[in-house]
Amino acid sequence: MFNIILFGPPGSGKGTQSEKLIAKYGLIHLSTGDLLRKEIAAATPLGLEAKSLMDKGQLVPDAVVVGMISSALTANPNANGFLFDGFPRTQAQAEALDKLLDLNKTAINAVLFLQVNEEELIKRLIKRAETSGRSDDANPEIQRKRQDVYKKETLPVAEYYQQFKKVVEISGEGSVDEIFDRLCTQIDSRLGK
Ligand code: B4P
Repeated sequence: MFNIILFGPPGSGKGTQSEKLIAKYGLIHLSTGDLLRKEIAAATPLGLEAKSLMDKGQLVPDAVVVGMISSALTANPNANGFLFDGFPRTQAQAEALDKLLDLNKTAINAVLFLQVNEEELIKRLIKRAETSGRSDDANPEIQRKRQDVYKKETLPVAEYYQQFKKVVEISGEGSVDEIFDRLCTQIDSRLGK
């Protein structure tokens, strides 16, 4: 099994690159953002709770997202591997993920960290707001809040994986295809290609 975390701030292109990576490498895509938006669309109690937090730019509780990931891992026992997109977003989530993978006798192979400057991130999210219909995109104040939450709560996840030498920093600036090529170079070298 080959498991990757695609890591980076909101708007760094995790969702965009994930689509291309799963198509090329046959991995199962686990995006907690997408899973939460499905719950919101289905108006489940979990979705309603998540929406009120996401609309404020805050994170959903760890237990909720860890539960969703745990179910997805159990539902895919024969996967080639998983691409985690937007998860883990806190150190507690990272520790929980390591335990879940360990129970399944597997581990994270690499954390691919997309680096994009903040001005470019805000520009991308303002543009995404024109078409995404996402209420958490619509307001520039919420976008800034999401960048702040990222720095305080999510950046420590990179430090957590750095201690295991799993983090690879990759420029997330340039065209989608250029960034995709950089990601593939790193993955291929780990797959021995
Ligand atoms: P997510 O759905 O994970 O989304 P994101 O971080 O906003 O965006 P991403 O990095 O995927 O960017 P994208 O490819 O779209 O999170 C949403 C919310 O859900 C969070 O704020 C939180 O509340 C909640 N949540 C999710 N997971 C959670 C967890 N584990 N724990 C707690 N809460 C959680 O790219 C952005 C835009 O840039 C797009 O419009 C794209 O077209 C454009 N773009 C991409 N690459 C580009 C490039 N190279 N050049 C120019 N534009 C580009």
